[in-house]
Amino acid sequence: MAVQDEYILVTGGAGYIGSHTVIELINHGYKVIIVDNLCNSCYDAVARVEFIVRKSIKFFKLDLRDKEGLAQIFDTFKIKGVIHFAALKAVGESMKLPLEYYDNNICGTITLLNVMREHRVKTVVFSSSATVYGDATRFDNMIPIPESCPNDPTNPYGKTKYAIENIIKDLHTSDNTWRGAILRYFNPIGAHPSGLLGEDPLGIPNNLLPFLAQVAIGRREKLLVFGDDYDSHDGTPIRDYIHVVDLAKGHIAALNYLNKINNSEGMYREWNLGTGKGSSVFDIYHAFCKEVGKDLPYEVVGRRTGDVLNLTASPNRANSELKWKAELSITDACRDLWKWTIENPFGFQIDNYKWKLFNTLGIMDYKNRLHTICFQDLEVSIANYGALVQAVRYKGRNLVNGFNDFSRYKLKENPFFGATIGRFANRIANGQFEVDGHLYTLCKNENNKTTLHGGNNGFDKQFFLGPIARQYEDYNTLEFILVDKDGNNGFPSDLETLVKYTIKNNSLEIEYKSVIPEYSKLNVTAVNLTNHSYWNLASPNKTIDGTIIKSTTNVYLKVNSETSLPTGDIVEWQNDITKPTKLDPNISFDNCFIVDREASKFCLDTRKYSLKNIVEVIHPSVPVKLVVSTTEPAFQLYTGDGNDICEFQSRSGFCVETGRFINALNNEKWSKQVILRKGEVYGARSKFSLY
Ligand code: UPG
Repeated sequence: MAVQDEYILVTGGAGYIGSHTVIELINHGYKVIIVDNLCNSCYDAVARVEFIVRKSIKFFKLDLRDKEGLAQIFDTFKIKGVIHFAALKAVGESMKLPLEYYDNNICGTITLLNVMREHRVKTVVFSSSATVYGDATRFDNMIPIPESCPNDPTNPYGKTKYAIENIIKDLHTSDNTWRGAILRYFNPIGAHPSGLLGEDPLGIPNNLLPFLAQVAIGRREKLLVFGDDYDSHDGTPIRDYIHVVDLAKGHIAALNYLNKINNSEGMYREWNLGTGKGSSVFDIYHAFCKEVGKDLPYEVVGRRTGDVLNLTASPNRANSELKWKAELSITDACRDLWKWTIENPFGFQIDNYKWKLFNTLGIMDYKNRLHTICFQDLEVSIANYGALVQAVRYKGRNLVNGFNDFSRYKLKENPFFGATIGRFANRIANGQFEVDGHLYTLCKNENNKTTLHGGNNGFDKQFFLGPIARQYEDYNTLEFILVDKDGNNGFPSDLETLVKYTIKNNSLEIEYKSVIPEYSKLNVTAVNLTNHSYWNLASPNKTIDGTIIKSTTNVYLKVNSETSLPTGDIVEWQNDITKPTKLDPNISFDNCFIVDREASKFCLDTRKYSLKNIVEVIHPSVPVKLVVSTTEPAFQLYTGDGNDICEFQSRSGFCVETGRFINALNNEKWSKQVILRKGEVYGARSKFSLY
């Protein structure tokens, strides 16, 4: 099997250190499989990792003690090595629940190592802790702590780490082809600089900085400083705080080191991962207050049982052997933690947001999920598949066509229900376009002549990454991202597209932003994005007839009746649709109306324009009004004639597909609406407001 098909299995990859390590692994070219039982973490962290690295990651919700499930993963994928984080990790809890800790941490590891041995995978990087040293100040000369410091863990958690180190050591002694790296972490702090990923402790945080962050954001009243009568410069205990991104990079260094060890020799070795620099509780307190911009309340209370004066690493062994060194400062960590905290005050938890797997029965595929977000009277469900709008419930009533059974979205006759349409919405004449003297040939998916809605594998048929769900005072957002590969459907250049849904004041706003990423070999492409929701205010799976539509424009792109492609003329619609028009079976639309004739005025990124109302819709039988507004120069009005799928028949919904002019890329006057070059941004906004 080719090297690119080999994976690193990361147990506990949804957790705080695991998720940051997965990012570094992917940044260093590794392919990753995550196994996590999510008992103390959530899949949202994985979704955010995918968003950050712009790649999909294989994920299995599995407890390591499930030997059969684990073996199945090893049977299916070629695993090259394992980074083993999965463990229960709260010191205090471990004193109350020793059996649970021994069972989860040790039995889980034994099962993992057994499965590894059975599959001849003998490379393991183990997530250990400085806690194995116990109180190093019991010796006179052990600060900073070297790896040779005798071990003496003082609590069940620490004892499980110590036991697992020894299990791996004994395994190597019994069979020297094993390669084991033991990484003893000091105090990990900080968050990912993107602000998308950080520590999200359940309940009351035990650790200093997560607690302090919750004080800063108003979730806790004050910090309790556990003792200021230690023999340190300010009386508080000293720890070696290390930025989680530095710590994550230590795993790559260890893995690379193991990979260089000859298979027949094997090895077992411990490395401290710390900075070598000690900071007191007050040092950290002041550094964090500086980032927050104010002094945070605190109170000095008695010492915490089990705390010791000083735990500072000697990182010399890792520095010299692994060629790894912590590079980020306490200030960096405090800045990143504060960004994470203000942007995610409740961690991964968002009010009014939930998701579920959106698979066909029996399949557990996390990339296929359905996200529901609500605000006031509006609740919207959006899938990763096509970032499609599956439902828009206003005051409890659904107003768009959508399926509850995911497999129906895959049916050939699905008329793009709710989907994001890209890379190029609407038609492209002859499935080709020319730019900078180069002719690009695209997938002709309409009668073998025309490209429609981006081709056979358009955005509507791809899984978007994310979403990032965010909660603001008076609105909520969901952001999805898609990387459409160079050459997909024949389009040149890689293309990154962000689709952001905002739910505010009973409206759904959709924002698109596309760029050609730096790494793309080619520098130019064509983009036109829209949403293909079918609306029906009265009865989503019956007819739209009786619906009354009124537009603010009455001009449209004249098309050749055979090809459905524009002739270039902008002409008046035969009946005045700026007056209320009642839909009936004789009134069909599949036409591109023009919001503004002056095509030259419109640039690639229309997001800066103010939203213009384009269509108002009512139905006499329901007290709902839909108003569509957009920054875009045109919209396709479509009455869904001839669509017939499952419970939905012809004319069961109408579409207002905002976007650029049809076939704009093949028209000299219009092409600058849609030709995107590296360094430029394509952008658009459209809003569906309900009253
Ligand atoms: N501290 C406070 N108030 C708090 C929390 C902590 O004063 O609310 C102090 C605590 O007394 C200590 C310092 O802050 O002096 C750091 O405490 P904490 O963040 O809880 O870390 P440690 O107790 O050093 O333990 C961490 C991990 C543990 C790991 C160890 C390795 O929790 O799992 O083994 O670091 O050094």
